[in-house]
Amino acid sequence: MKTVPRTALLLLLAALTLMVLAPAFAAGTPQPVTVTMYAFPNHLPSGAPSKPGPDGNTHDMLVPSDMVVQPGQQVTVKVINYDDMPHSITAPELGLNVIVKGGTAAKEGDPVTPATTTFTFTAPTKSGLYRWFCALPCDDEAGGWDMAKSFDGQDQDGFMAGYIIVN
Ligand SMILES: [Cu+2]
Repeated sequence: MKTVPRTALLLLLAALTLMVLAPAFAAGTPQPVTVTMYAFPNHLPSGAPSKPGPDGNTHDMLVPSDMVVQPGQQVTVKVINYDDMPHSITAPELGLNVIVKGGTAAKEGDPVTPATTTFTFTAPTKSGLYRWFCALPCDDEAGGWDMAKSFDGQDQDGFMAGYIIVN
């Protein structure tokens, strides 16, 4: 009778164990992710209107205002700003206070060449909602409505505030 060497059996067992455990380890270290956001003034570059507020006016917006990331994930955020004004992504709980530089135009009313600001942070390991807002005065064409206190904090949600959702 031909016998399988003991070492071969042990190696097989080790390989099977690794196959079972590897996905679990992989799940513990999420792959880095890149999220793209856009800042628009109260109109799109095409001239089409921007997002309307409940007041019926269009407003500056930094969208999408929410993102879903994994606990401990390395997140690179690329913000393309079509507004000639700077904004910020400020999230005290995450230690974030990033200035999103404004686009440039030769003169008032000319098409704006967008500016791109890129930053990276590591999502907290604690699952939850972490709010961000823009700390710079903006939306002046609509009387600064974006900057007014929203139901859940500084600035209007979905315009110049939102959530980094860690789950
Ligand atoms: Cu702003």
